[in-house]
Amino acid sequence: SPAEALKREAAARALDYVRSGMKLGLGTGSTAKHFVDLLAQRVAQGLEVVGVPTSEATRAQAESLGVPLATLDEHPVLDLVIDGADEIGPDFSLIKGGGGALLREKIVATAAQQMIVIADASKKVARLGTFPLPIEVVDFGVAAIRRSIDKAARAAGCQGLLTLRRRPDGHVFVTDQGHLILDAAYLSISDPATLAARLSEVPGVVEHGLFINLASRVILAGADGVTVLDR
Ligand code: DER
Repeated sequence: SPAEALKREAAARALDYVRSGMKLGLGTGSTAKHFVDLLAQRVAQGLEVVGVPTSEATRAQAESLGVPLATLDEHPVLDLVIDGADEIGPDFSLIKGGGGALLREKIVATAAQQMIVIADASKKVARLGTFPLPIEVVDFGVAAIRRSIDKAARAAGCQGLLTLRRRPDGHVFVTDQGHLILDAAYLSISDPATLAARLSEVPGVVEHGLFINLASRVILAGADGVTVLDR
């Protein structure tokens, strides 16, 4: 599809920043899937890299394609992580977590010297929040945690419906780390940093999908070609 072609174009451009010897974080989602596909082709041609996957899905894909894998325990500092995003704000703040991998993605992004985001151009927005913000929570006292999240969000000027994420078959979605996800339809996030800080203070919130000061390069593929933005 045209959308998949754009994602693949952005993924291909990201390979220009990959060098032999690098320790890479491998992102999660449909755009990152294209990157792992294309990376595997370069590995087959002799590129020497090792990948730390950000989800079981990416690990399985990379393993099946012969990309050498390692754990973050083996390589606590990575050179570069390439990952997708659900929304990319003006200051490169992101909403991530549409694919449910936000916790491992944020740990890996934090461990990397540089984070490159690959996306089709539609992900670039003037203000974050049209995409519901994923919030990863433990499965103890979720009704009470919901109330705490609402209070924290109000303190940051946000309010909106929280929806417990379910799989297509209707069962509650469980992340790779065994947690639940509440998707928050805040519609508009005027102050992502404040909202991020308030949410992180809520007992029971493990992580949220606001990635602030992590992405330093954004590769967008649109109808008019590929654009590389540096922060
Ligand atoms: O879940 C995630 O964080 C993914 O990276 C998501 O944000 C982007 O997924 P996509 O490339 O399938 O749009």
